[in-house]
Amino acid sequence: VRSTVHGYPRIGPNRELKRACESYWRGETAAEELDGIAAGLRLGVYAQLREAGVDDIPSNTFSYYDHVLDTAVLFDLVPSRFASPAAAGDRDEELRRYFALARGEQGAPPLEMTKWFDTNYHYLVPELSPSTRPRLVGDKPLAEFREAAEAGFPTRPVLVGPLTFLLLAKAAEDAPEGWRPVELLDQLLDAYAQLLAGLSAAGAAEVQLDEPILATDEGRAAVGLLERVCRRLGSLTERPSLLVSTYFGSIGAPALRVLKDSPVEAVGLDLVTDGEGVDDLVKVSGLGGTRLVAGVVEGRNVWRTDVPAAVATLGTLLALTDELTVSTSCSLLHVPIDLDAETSLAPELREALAFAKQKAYETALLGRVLSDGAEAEYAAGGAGGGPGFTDARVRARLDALGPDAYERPQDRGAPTDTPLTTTTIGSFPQTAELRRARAARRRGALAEDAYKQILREEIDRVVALQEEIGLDVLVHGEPERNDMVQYFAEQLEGYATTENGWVQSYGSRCVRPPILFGDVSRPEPMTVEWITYAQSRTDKPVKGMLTGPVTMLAWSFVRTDQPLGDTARQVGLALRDEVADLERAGIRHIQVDEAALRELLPLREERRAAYLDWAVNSFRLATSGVSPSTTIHTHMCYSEFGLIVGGIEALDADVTSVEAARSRMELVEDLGRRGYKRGIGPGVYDIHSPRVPSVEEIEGSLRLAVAHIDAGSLWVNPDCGLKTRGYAEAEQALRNMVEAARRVRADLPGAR
Ligand code: THG
Ligand code: ZN
Repeated sequence: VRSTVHGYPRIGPNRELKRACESYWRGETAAEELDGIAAGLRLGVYAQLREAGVDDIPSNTFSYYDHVLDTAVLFDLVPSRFASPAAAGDRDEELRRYFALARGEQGAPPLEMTKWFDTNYHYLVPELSPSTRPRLVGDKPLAEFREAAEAGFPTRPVLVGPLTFLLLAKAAEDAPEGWRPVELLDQLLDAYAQLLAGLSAAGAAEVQLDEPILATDEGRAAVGLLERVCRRLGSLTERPSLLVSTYFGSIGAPALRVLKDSPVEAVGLDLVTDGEGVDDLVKVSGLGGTRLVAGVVEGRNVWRTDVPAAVATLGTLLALTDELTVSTSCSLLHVPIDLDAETSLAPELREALAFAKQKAYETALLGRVLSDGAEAEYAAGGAGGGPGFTDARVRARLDALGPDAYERPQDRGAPTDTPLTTTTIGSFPQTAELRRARAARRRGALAEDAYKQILREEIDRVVALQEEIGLDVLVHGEPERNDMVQYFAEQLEGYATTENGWVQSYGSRCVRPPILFGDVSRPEPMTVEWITYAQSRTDKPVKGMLTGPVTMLAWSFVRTDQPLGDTARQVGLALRDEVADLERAGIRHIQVDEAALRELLPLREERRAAYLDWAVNSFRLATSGVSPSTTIHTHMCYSEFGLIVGGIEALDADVTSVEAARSRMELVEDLGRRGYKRGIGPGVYDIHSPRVPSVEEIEGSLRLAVAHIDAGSLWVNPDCGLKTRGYAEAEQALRNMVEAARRVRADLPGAR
């Protein structure tokens, strides 16, 4: 039984790719040098996989920015606001155009970016229209295949599948109403056919077509299209063997039947995510002569594989296919590279973990165990956190809670008497001085007292500035936080943070998700010192800022030995303690951000209600312990609320601030229609751009909002935290916002 992985991290063990790209963008690295660094990283991955004993090594899993963007460029599926493909050999121009698509350039905004399924990776959304002509104009998969072959690595090129590509693309603005990118399928298949012929001629024995869309409702409903893809590509006379790979969930028996009956030689299935993959295989009476690439090693979590359990599953699978390959459930893109780079994890925790490199070893080991019955050299893995990490006190406290712990009184009145109360989301610009101070403290070069003094001075400045601008509800600016999840993870029991566990989020940007491994509790107050200090500097109310349970889970690697809802409740209880301490310290406004509430929404509709149920419950557990006169705020970072607007209402926060600036206040209309009765702060300007909005522009948005929602329920705020902005622009934008609110207030009925 052979082994493979679906893909591998591309950023390099020390984020070499990030550094190289950012340096290239600054004009400090030449194209040739950048390409050289990238080639070194690719060869490093192949060597690492071989070293781990992986039999079949994938290629074209590298990308300078994003693999969906690579695919768009490969097939010339690029909007007309960008230049035509560069002349052959003009590498600088080629790279300039590529990065312009990702990052924008003068006069051409970038492609939209959105989440890759339910992961924390973000891809660029291709814009297609009926006039788009798919044609093969690039050679990236071919070049990387050849490069690997020359270095002694025969590889399996990985391509984004045509169905996934088209179903993830969007119709360009100039496309006629109702036109869908998938109408380009036949033309795109011609271009894929040409590519497959080229790869075959270059000696590629097999190509992997990634079709994760098949795990979503939309993809599951597209079996007819899937059949067309398999028939067209399968019937090519000049082609490599085809592996259609699916992941992020099971694909259902109908799609599996299509794949089994098609000319496709191999099918990759995710056999860990929802536990239905094996059942599907049984339903179609196995795959027969179609090779099964069995994703039994979880590719997007950091827990070690339970080897005996995986061996048992693989044993079952042997009866369901004539030929079996062991693999990961998805690309390893979503996990950190190497556990060996961590020096300070507790030994019991380290024992339970596997990052990408370790998962490659696991996969290879499983192949060997199946082939020659080799004794497992690898001790039985962890069960994903769990028994060794329980805390009886946490469990007893949760068990003792009655239903009233999740309820606030409904008749608690409006949080303020002022219509159009002005506030901000939480963070203020993170200055270079702050970042330096934090780094110096980490190195041990700055004493704790001196560090705290710098933070207090920053809070003084931020509070004074807000008073001077005339904001109503102030914030402390979060100078003490590196990241809104990491900051809390560092202080909670049951959580570990890594030193080098970077995972690509988008382009050159990475995150270091903490690991939630055990029962969660809060040994000490986490934010009270800073919030009360800020409150001591002003007579205006200062808002306390916490990260909510769902977001804490969404941006961490989470234990898998118990339902997510149980873990979320533990985080909710820990936050409840913090909320109580803030209230006791005299804080009247407390914000519990759920930036990622929408992000964890399951891919399949049938699972969404259950998700929203536990998500809402954990938030309510965190926030329902306060007196009716304390104002609970929450914030969400996106504008498409259709799917979760009911969930937002159910959170029962007094004030919800959301992104709305880029969607022309659509949400406000929606909430108005639904008779939403709590406070809402539709972001009145877009903080993601350095542009300072004019007073008139903000005034326009506010007047639109007032037309749909009672002014008493309307709050006035930017659409997200100001952390990524500079002070100059943030300050001017806030002045304009406060002035706009003043003007609209003055025109309200009953205003003097
Ligand atoms: N925090 C965490 N996870 C997240 C986000 C977050 N996941 C989703 C979303 N936000 C991703 N957005 C970003 C935005 C910026 C960066 C990464 C992800 C970023 N990273 C720095 C970099 O790569 O240079 C490193 C940051 C650091 O030093 O910690 O800029 O807000 N947890
Ligand atoms: Zn936000």
